[in-house]
Amino acid sequence: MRTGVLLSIIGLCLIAPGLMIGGCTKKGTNPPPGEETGFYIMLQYFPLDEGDQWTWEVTFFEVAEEYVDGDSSLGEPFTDLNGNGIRDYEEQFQDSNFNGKYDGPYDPWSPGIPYADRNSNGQYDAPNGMWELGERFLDLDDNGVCNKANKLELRDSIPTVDPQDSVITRQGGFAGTYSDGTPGTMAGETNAFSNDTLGLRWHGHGDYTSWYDLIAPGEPIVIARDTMRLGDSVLTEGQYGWSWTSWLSILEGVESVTVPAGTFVNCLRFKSIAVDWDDNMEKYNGVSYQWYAKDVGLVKWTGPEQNQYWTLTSAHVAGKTYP
Ligand SMILES: [Ca+2]
Ligand SMILES: [Ca+2]
Ligand SMILES: [Ca+2]
Ligand SMILES: [Ca+2]
Repeated sequence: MRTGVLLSIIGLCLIAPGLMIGGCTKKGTNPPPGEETGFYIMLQYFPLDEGDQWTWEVTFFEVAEEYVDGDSSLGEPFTDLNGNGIRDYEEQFQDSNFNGKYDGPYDPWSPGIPYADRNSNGQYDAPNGMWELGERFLDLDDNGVCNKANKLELRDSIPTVDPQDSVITRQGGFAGTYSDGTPGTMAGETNAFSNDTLGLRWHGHGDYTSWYDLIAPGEPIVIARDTMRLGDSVLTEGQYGWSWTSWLSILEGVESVTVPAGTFVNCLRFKSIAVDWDDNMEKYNGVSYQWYAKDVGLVKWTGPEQNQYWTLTSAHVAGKTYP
């Protein structure tokens, strides 16, 4: 009996280390995260490398097209003795409006003073805070008039990447054509992202418009963890501006998407639920969907409002051009 018990104990001692080693080995044989295991590596779906650029057609923003208001005074002619472009006190001028003093380009215009007749109607038109036919403007929605444009060409790019900094700036601009036919852009929102072991995170959300953001910028929104499986979700909650806000992100599906830039297979479809954001973030409130293509990034976005979308029209990512 005693011998039997002793043998059993010895047996257990011999087996136990074996079990432990077995356990460790089992863990170690797990393949690294990748699609074959159902894990998607977010770094592949949201590239942020220097020189990357994307152009989307968007109906998500409303932008007042810029214009040059009214004719501009050129100021009274003067002899620019020192060639600095400014009329200095001792320099002779022509008193075109006979008021006994020099009127420069920034003084109120009065009859007699030369001006640039921007709308070519032969008379001076004072700036009046509104656009009129003939005033040069940047047509962002290509409809021939100066208005608040909603259907826009948004161009984002990664201009420079500081290797010390994991947060990368994505600069935005809206492209259009000036009424005289020359191409132009208006600044769009500039965002900042990081995509590392802490996940895909959205830092500076749009432009910092409220004073609150300047003193206490909100925590980044975690759009996804560094690896995601179908059905995984991530919740970001916190104070932003005046509100208690939340952003829930769910990886809902994997599907093909066809947009003007091409057909992209196996895109990750995320559902986002944004609650109580204000200021420049207000437009995200509600339910929206985003599709991310491997090695390309965001190819499509719909919502939160009906008819709101982003579709990728062209891109240049990791040296590859789409379409
Ligand atoms: Ca005007
Ligand atoms: Ca004068
Ligand atoms: Ca005029
Ligand atoms: Ca327009």
